[in-house]
Amino acid sequence: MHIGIMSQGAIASILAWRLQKLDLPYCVLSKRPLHPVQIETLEGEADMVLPPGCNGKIPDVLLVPLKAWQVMTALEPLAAKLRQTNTVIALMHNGMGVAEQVHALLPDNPLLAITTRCGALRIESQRIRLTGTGLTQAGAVANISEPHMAQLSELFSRLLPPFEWQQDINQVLWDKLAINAVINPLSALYQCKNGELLQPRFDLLHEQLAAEIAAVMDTAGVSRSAAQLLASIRAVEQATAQNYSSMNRDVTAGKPTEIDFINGFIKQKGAATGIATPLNNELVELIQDGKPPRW
Ligand code: KPL
Repeated sequence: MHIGIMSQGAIASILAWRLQKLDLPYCVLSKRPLHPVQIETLEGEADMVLPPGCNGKIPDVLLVPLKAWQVMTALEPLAAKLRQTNTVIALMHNGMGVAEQVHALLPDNPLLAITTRCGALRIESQRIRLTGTGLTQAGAVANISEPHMAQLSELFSRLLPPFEWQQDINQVLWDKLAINAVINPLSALYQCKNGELLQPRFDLLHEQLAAEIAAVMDTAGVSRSAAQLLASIRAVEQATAQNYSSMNRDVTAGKPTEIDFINGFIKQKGAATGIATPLNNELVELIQDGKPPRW
């Protein structure tokens, strides 16, 4: 099984490093010239990755660890070639809504969604720090056969352990979306670390957001109480207290954010099902317009 990785981003570089260590055949697809990357491990050791380019070769499994807003732009130029193959497309990003677009672009390719607690940070242009490891979950979006499932489970158990195959990845993605929809925009607007959101002054915002998200999730067939969502959000704030969220980093760096695929997705689902989501809508606007919060 030949594996391709799209880009040389932080998580993409961790994947390349792991594949190199496992001695599995892989290559990197990138519009930019490839460069060596130094990986700093959790133990503080340094290791080098020298990724091979794909040079036009289409891999059997294509890992897509890109930001939600980058995925379609990266896949569109490859679509004609990919349609002629049975390449498995593995999406790895925050937010929801992209998988449907990818499925429309590549209706016959096997498609899966992955979510991982493995974290990485670019500290210099060619230095990536592994900031944490944790559970990785994947599940079928479309066209995943039983043999695919067995092969992919084996691959991910080696690549990103601990790993679980999920029969219903949609539920896992909604649960992750709820966490991102609170932590990411609030930590970006208040320019704070995740743990600072545990302060009582943010309690009401948490409660209102959890109530809106639980109501929208219910219409998507994922039944969670606002209290259940709050408990999982609080647990992530505790566990990642010293970290800055990805949206905080994007806003600080003046880069585009994933807001349209996080709170924007909730806003869109709410509008389609008649559920009011005023606070989610306001967060989308504030992040898009770069405005300070009024609360
Ligand atoms: O996924 C994350 C992100 O920053 O995007 C969380 C879970 C909020 C951790 O920071």
